[in-house]
Amino acid sequence: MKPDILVFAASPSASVMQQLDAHFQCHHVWSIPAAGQDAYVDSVAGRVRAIVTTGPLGVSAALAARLPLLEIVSLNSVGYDKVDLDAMRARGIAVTNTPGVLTDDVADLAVLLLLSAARRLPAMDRYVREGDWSARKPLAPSRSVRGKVAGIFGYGRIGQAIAGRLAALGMAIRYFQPRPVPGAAAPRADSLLALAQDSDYLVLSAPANAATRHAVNAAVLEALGPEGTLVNIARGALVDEQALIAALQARTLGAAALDVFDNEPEVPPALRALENVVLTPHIGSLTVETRHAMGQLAVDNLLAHFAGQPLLTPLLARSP
Ligand code: 8YV
Repeated sequence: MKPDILVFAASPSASVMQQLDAHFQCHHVWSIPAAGQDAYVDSVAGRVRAIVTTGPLGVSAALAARLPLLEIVSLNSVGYDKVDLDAMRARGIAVTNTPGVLTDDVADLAVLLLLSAARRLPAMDRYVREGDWSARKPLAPSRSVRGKVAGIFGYGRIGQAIAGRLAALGMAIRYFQPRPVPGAAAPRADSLLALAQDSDYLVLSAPANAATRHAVNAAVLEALGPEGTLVNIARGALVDEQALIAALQARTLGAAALDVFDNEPEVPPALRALENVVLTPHIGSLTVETRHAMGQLAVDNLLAHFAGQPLLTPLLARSP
């Protein structure tokens, strides 16, 4: 008999969805309107042995408690910020994620956002579309990134991939994270505040957790300054969004380029109204190739678990 699984997030890869349906008795929670999802989960809860979801959706202790047979959570994401790992550990539930396969696309988006902010791409696009060019309206030059300093907060796989790309653009790289990275070519700042002080561009690629929540606060934004730009491809929770809006409105911060927000998919109207921001809808990993690779890894972790094989990318191993 196929194991029953709850699927909270669909993959855009048809092959991934077919494999899930071929190997498991899938309960596709994502396909049910939000108001009916709880009742749907309750109707199958007693049989569910696995969950497929993402870090941003997460798995609470309360959800796990409703699933007495739960053995494994397979995340279709590298982030696991909203998964209650303590609750999973206490029950011996395995948790896997998808590190590595999304690094390049997420790093590419960070560069795209940084360059879009520096070269004011959205404003330039509007200038052409709205007829300002043919009306010969004045057009101010933007700033070159060459020779500027990029400060990277969170120097793991993705942070280092961003650094490599930005160094190739002629930028000087600094980083900060609590633990120094052995052998890193870039100098490590003493603190996030010191990093912001030294940087023209502050790029966030740290995980969201209790220690990083709202780490980018009013003081950090002020240190980045009126010529500074914040780039966030990590998690909205890293930034005090109200302080960010205030700094952008007052022009004590130059610009922001954001792929992630505190309360997605809601983006505060005050942020959407600003000229000095570039906004994208959490699309760092949203390419055909990467979403397929992520989904495949999520499926392969489930298959390994149910075949009694070692998990490919465990965050938490199963314990009896
Ligand atoms: C996506 C992400 O938001 O991997 C992550 O941590 O934030 C992204 O890749 C999403 O989780 C994909 O389903």
